[in-house]
Amino acid sequence: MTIDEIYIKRCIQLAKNGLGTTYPNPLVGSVIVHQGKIIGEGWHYQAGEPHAEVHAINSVKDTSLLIDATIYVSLEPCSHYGKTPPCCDLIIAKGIKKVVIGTIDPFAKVSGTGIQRLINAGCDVKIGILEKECQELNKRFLTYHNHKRPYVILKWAETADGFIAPKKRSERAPAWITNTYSRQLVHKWRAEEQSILVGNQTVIQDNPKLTIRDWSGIHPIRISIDLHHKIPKDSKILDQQVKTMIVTTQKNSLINATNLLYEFTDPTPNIADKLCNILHTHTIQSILVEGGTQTIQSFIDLNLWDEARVFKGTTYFKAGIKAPVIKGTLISEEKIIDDHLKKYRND
Ligand code: AOF
Ligand code: ZN
Repeated sequence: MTIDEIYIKRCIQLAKNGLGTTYPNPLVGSVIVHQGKIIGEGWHYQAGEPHAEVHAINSVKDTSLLIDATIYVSLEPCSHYGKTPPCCDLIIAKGIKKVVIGTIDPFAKVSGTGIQRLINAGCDVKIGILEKECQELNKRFLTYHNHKRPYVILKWAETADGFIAPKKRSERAPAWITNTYSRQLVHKWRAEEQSILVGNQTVIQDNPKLTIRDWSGIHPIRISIDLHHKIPKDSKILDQQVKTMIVTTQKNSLINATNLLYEFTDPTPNIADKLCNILHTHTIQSILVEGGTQTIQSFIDLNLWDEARVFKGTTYFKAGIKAPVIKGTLISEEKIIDDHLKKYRND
């Protein structure tokens, strides 16, 4: 690993502190180095708050060192006035002459212009250090800007014999497939994504709350597809406690309820692509699809998914609803006590 890569790696590490809180902004980390020593660090916490470079610069005690320092940043410094002023201008104003960048910002208002402005001001700019890792860090932000849809993560748990639910389901005594640790991990995942989706059958049969309970963080926006108002009005996802979006075809009486947003679409057999368009207009950059099989399969069938996280439990249902079928590249395998978690990437 080169020295530049080591510092960009540190930027990535810092940036990850913002996972789940920066939406719709990206995860960004920054490090300032003077004569081989880190003199400042920062990361972006939340949209509307200062950017990573601002925090890093503000953390430097002896600002006279800045003119001989190098600033490392995992994403191209911004050049526009958004909720905050341009980071490029601050870097230039502080007299920092060396800038090392992980990857280019895909956001149209910035993309390349930040780099150009730094070069025009006479900065020595290096681009593309640990580029793949920096892109992986912002896979949600990049998918949103480059493909005009949210990053789609499919998640399900299946029994040892390949079922995701038994024949007869009961809300009072849910048939658990996974163990406590796997379930807690799912709550951590919920805290990392901007939205969470289940089909109306899952709402009707399981009545899930879809909030974060075994972890801390911002609740993802709950989404369900309910084309013909089959979801009972007393369902937990309609409790108005958390922002919730229902995609439907007809107006109904709950239309003005707090935290409840209705989006309308034409009825088609598979609306996964329409849903992605709706989410794009709402600046929703990621979605965790938690079931059931039909809903997950609708994304697989349209090849509209990026990652799948599949738990294989140790129980047997012998009959019930079959798990989705997926073809993807296995990226990791993990044992969580007795459960087996496999992660796939679509490429
Ligand atoms: C950076 N450093 O830490 C972040 C950047 O509305 P604003 O002012 O917060 O600007 C948001 C945009 O700025 C966002 O879409 C992305 O292009 C860039 N984010 N840039 O130099 C940062 N978070
Ligand atoms: Zn900025």
